[in-house]
Amino acid sequence: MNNQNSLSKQYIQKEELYNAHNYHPLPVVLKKGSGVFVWDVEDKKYFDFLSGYSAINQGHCHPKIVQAMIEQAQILTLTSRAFYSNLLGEFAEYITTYFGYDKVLPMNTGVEGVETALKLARKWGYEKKGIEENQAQVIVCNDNFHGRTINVISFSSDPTSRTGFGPFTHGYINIPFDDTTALAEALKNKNVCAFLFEPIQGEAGVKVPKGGYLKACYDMCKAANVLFIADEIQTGLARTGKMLACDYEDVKPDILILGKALSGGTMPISAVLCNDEIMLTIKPGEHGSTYGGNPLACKVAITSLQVLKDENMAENAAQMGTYFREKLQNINSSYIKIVRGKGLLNAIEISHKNENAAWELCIEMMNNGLIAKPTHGDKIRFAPPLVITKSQIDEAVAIIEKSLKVLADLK
Ligand code: IF1
Repeated sequence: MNNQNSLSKQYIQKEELYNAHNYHPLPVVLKKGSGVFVWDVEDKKYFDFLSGYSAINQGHCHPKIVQAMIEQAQILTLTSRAFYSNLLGEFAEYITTYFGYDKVLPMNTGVEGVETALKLARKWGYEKKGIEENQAQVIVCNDNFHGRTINVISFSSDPTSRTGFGPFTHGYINIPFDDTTALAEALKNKNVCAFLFEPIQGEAGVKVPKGGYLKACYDMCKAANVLFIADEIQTGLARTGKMLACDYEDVKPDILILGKALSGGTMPISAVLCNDEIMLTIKPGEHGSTYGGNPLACKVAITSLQVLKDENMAENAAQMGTYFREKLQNINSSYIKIVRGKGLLNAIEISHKNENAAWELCIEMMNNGLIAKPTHGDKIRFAPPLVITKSQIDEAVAIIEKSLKVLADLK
């Protein structure tokens, strides 16, 4: 049974009619999720190999996270920061102890976390580094993805993210990712206050930098008195087989940005962590948000972080990721050009003369019970929830292998 079924079609048509066309979704209409599985409106079951873009690391509707949400939702959901709450201090102590920082600034979406980190870095640059007002520069990497606000797309190198949204903001220096020579050159600029990077570039197609890249960048930033800002919104929270992708090289970001799985896929929660010298440059009334640090988010985030550790999700992601990549590499297919990733953040590059091959493969995998989505044309990201088991990996790889056959008939 494919998804041209009339029931799915009705849902798709309604969404097309009344919702913005800012995405091109796979033609599957989901109504339920549990663990690594989702079900569509025809009750067909699928492996979810996108995990809400790595927001659902703990698995769909994790019972402990949902229970915490239900309980708190019946007590107090929002106070605004105009008043104190009984949970913000508890959350702030929990997360700063968890990651080893003095303070946290809670926000909602990931891009709000990135914007907050950039404001902190600039403020620190003016007040602590002595950069002339309005002259601060932030070094960023080509092929980055840090969100979709006008300021953040101002330093995107992706035309799809930028075209038609100008004029753009200033103060950014773009360099190639995974290029320490380019970073060394950019750091000569005394107005640079920070280097913002993704430890692995997710949207760019899971680009893993050369070993030692993060440590080399960290050392150069330290030497240049430049803040090292890690956007771990997608790579963090056990996704790559360590609690943070930066842990692979034992580098501790000056500013750490988290989001997505900080709520286990239940609601938007993001957080920016850093020490007092940076955090206290923002004074009362200079930054905030209506929902930032709300009691419901505090409770959900504590539980989401707790289950990552209690259920050893980083270790499982490391083991299952290695196993998954080995099995993918053992598929004898000329269509799989490259398999790459760390932990359970992986991607394949498809080699086929038809430019829609990755999409057609995703359609066929969907028909066979696994949903994933192409990124930038020829790459398919595979990022299941971190609770996946060995036998489920076996089943999923069998679906991928079976689906590859569709490319043989594709002209
Ligand atoms: C979309 C993917 C894109 C992120 C990193 C910040 C943000 C994201 C490293 C902003 C968000 C999402 C956004 C979503 C698709 C997805 C994504 F890489 F995860 F696949 F776009 F690149 N830093 N990534 O990955 O967080 O404001 O969305 O909470 O916009 O299409 P947000």
